[in-house]
Amino acid sequence: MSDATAPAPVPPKKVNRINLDVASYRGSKTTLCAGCGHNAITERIIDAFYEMGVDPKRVMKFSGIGCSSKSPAYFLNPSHGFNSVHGRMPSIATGALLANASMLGIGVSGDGDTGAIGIGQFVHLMRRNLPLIYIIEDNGCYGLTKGQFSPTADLGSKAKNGVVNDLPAIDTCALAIELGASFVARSFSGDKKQLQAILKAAIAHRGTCMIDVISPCVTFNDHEGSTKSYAYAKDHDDPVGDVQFVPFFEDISVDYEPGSTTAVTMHDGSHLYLRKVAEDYNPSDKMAAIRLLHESSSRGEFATGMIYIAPDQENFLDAMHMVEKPLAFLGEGETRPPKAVLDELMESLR
Ligand SMILES: Cc1ncc(C[n+]2csc(CCOP(=O)(O)OP(=O)(O)O)c2C)c(N)n1
Ligand code: SF4
Ligand SMILES: [Mg+2]
Repeated sequence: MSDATAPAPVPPKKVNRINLDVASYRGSKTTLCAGCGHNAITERIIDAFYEMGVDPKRVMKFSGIGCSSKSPAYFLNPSHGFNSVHGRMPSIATGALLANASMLGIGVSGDGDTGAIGIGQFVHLMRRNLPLIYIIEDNGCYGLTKGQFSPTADLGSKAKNGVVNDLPAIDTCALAIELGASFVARSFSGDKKQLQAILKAAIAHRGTCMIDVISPCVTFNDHEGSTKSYAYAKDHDDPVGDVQFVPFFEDISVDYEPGSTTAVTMHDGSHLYLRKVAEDYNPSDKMAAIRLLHESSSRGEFATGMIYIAPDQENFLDAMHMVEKPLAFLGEGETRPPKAVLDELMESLR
């Protein structure tokens, strides 16, 4: 006879390949507005790191200032975090990753934090190809300071108070490609499948992953006349093609037609399959990528998906011959040249 008073068995927790449940990848409760696109991006980051089985303690999170820059507090609680000064996240991330090249870096910025006060830092980050996932949560406005136009606001788009933007937008993807980033993508916070695949591929890449995510600000920039509202984004999303990511630890065979799909082997042995919408689109061709961005925006649309990828481009840490061991753990014997070498150097300066 069964005991009716016995408690029901607790189902086993679902865990990833390093035995962590998804709760280990969450952060504090969000303080952003309900419905803010930034919250949806946070959810995708949590899922991507969980599904890739990344140890959160191996991750360093960086940000500047803005609603978007508050986001790292809402994911990966066990990770290391640095909420820096407005627009200055790239130099903090560069220093931290140089000091410890064994860590995985993720930075979250805003379109204001990147495109206005931080544009100088952004430019140099892109040309260095530092291994960092750099996400712009792009709402076309300064959400934290009540919705002024940012440099990614489109020419002719309308603010909530009716003011029309009379300056052309900076296309952060075109700029990143031109400057040397080796992984450039654009997505929409409402496109769960596409954003998730892009983030997982970014975790597998060793180089700068610049991901611009259209992320509507429901409080200041979600009205008619805005080109960064939910309604506009849904109607004007122009996907370059399907993005499918197969991590190195999963043995999934993907059915694809070689002519219409580009297969990219990533640094860690993962695979990225990009099914093209435009027959002749080649995501490793810089000129084609920039042309695609221009053509899409001239139609009033925004191209999404994997815009450009160069999986084998040398990254900044390799170019600087950085060692995997954190600098703080190197002993004197590893950092100080032997006396004979110093003597020889001094002799050469005589
Ligand atoms: C040096 C400095 N200048 C200006 C500000 C004021 N400020 C705070 S956040 C912000 C812009 C934020 O916009 P964005 O980066 O797009 O983030 P969002 O809030 O839209 O997510 C500005 C101008 C500041 N905090 N520090
Ligand atoms: S003000 Fe805008 S950007 Fe900031 S949290 Fe609210 S909806 Fe998001
Ligand atoms: Mg913004």
